[in-house]
Amino acid sequence: MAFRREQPIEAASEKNSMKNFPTDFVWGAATSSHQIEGAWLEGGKGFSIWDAFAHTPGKIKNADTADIACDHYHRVEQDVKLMAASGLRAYRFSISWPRIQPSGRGKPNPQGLRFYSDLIDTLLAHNITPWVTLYHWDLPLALQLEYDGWLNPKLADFFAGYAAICFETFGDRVKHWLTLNEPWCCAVLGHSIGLHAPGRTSRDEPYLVGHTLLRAHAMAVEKYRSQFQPRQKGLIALSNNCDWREPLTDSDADKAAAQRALEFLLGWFTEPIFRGDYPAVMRERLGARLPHFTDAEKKLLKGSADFIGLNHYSTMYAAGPNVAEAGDPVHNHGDFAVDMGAILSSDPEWQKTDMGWNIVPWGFQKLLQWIDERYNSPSIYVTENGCATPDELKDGHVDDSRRIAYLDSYLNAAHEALQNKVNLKGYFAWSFMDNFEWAEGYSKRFGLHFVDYATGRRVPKASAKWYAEVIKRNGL
Ligand code: PNW
Repeated sequence: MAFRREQPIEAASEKNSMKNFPTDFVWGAATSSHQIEGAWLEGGKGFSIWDAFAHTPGKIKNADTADIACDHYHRVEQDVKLMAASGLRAYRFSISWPRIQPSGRGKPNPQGLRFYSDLIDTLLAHNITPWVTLYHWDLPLALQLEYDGWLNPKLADFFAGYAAICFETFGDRVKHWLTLNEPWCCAVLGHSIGLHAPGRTSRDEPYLVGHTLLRAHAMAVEKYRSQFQPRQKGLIALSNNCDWREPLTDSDADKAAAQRALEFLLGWFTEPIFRGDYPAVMRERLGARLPHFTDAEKKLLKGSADFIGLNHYSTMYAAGPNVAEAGDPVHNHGDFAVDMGAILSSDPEWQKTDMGWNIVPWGFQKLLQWIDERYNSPSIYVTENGCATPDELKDGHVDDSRRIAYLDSYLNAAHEALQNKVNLKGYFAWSFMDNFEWAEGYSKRFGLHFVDYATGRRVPKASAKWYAEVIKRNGL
């Protein structure tokens, strides 16, 4: 097959000079509750769907669970000290809904509130700005068992109730909120591919789940805007995952496929929020399988984000299904690929991370510029970017030069986008430390800090020191 050799976008600045970022640029790192906290049976916490999923045989590599994870719940003070030592200006973490409401609704659990309240105070005492995600996939199990989880429209009301508790309790100190992390992953990985909790493989469920998630987001934002934002004066948005999709060839079919693939990834959860409804191409292809928003819901959705939160990792080629390789038709790529009408592939020359994800920094720049153009230069915060590498602790050191190369190349791409007037305002490395990488368990390491799971010991990797320098110089 003839791959299209993509040229990097013309460099707007000199290669070897210092590359500065805007003076108020936010430099941070991110984690999520289920991936780091552990203490799954402590502090009055209820079960989450990820607790149940990880304890289901065959779902997680090496039968790993997040019962203990990084034991962050018990090591939180030490972890914040490490963040301060790494020069972080901001820290993005998520609140575990079942720690706050063990069954997903009703009275909050005081121990859960206390844990996050103390974390926030400790961060602020170290001059680290908290960025809080309300939902990073750990749904209270009770809501799955009793209501079928996000398939039930009622979940949006429960979520808004939970969100209000968080705004009320933490909003005096938290000024940056993200309602949902990567609703696309919940919908597609959780309900189409079945790789993530609740592990379902359905043709239609992803769109029902996505619909409830969007309504949940809008209702939580409405609560924040009407009851809290006027006096708390914070910002609220959500984090969407989007990798770049590059047309495999210059053909119109491939160009259209790449565009469609972006609509079925970012557009799905961004068009309703910026324009009030699903992307036209999703409606065209899915018809009645895609639920409708009422006029009131459209009104609630439109404008329900103060900025774009973007999680970006990689790039794939996209091709129209009519040019699929022989023996590899779109139907072999699953129902979702059929709906999307695009075949994704990789260039054999691209380097890969330990996840097998392509390292293509120019795809990052193209995506930032695509978002900038399409949504009228919104403020963009990259709420996750990073890579897994096969790190090893040797003589007390972790030489993760491949992570440094990845981060350096992606930050260079971000800098190019800034030169081209993209309104990029912040960047969070994924992740602050190695953690429970979902279906991959502990086999994949994304951290700036190495975690020795046998002892719980944390060791700053070479990349943590490198990143601290970047932050200190505010540039590359
Ligand atoms: C994100 N994909 O997950 C999550 O927000 C993190 O919790 C996770 O640890 C990190 O990225 C690394 O995986 C994703 O298939 C999982 O495109 C899968 C995809 C994207 C993001």
